[in-house]
Amino acid sequence: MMSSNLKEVARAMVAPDKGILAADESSGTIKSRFDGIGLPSTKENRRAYRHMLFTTEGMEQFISGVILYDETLRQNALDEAETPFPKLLSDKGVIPGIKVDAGIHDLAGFPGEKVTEGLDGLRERLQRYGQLGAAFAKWRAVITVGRGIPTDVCIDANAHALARYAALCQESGIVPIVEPEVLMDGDHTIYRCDEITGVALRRTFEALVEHEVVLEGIVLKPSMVISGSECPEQASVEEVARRTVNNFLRNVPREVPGIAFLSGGQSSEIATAHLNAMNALFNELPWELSFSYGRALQAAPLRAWGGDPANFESGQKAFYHRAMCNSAARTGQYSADMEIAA
Ligand code: 5MM
Repeated sequence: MMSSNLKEVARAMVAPDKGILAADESSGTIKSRFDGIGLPSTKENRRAYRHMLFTTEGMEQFISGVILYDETLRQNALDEAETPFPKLLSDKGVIPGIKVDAGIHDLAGFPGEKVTEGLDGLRERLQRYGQLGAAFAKWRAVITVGRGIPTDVCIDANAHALARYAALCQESGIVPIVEPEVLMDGDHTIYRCDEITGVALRRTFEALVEHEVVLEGIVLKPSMVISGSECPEQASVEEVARRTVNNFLRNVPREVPGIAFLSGGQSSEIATAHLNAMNALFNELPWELSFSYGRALQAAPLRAWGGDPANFESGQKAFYHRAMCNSAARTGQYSADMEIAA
């Protein structure tokens, strides 16, 4: 039986006008982000960067929750009191969450395909994360599109892992973010992405139901239905919005409180425009349509900050601006003028 608290937290994560900041870069990923600004990926630099983001004044108007990495969940802010990051966020009304998967690995026997690992010992880790203040968790499954792939085996293996993870989270009183990402890498068309997204969503929800996961107590974090990044024919913003929402109307049960999209390598502005178009074109949807962006929220502030304490405020200003634009996109109120004015 699920505590009503899970439903409340899930609804709060997709509250109107708000979305989630994905700041759960693992060590390898944050290193490559810092490489881009020429900053060594030390523990203190990672702390300073997360401190800059999380202490942005007013970001709580637009950000409902933040996904943290294990190291960050245990780190303190750079204030005098050395406030633990989860407390700093909760004190602002922002829900702290934690990435619990152990990353993607080659799927044995299926070249080019991946499966996410991390189920061993997860029950114990979830209990500890709950004590440290995490109210929700995240697990990312990756589906690669290519010649002859994805296979049903890959889709099923990932759906099964997502369902086992989600059931363990709910058992521990933690809301699972269920993230089946169809990668946009490749030259596939939007039609192929549409087809694969449909299969991945159907298999994921079948597995969730088989594992008795209560759908009112999850948040879905999918990719959009979009042309492959190398596809010569790139679909328009409106086509992405229409195909994405229509696909989800066919495949996502109405019990799910909200869909918080990942940005998946889209530029910050395009990711915002896509979300905006979905919310502008469709009314009366069964679920909230929100964001849980990593790169699309962080690329601008990371560039503006550049690892230099002198740019602290510029970094915060850039983060505030992207969060505000995506908040506007939650109701279809975003416009390109908001970028020019920045
Ligand atoms: C913030 O990046 C997350 C962590 O990635 P790694 O485990 O590879 O270090 C990532 O899972 C992210 O939450 C999702 O991909 C969504 O982020 P984007 O940038 O696609 O919106």
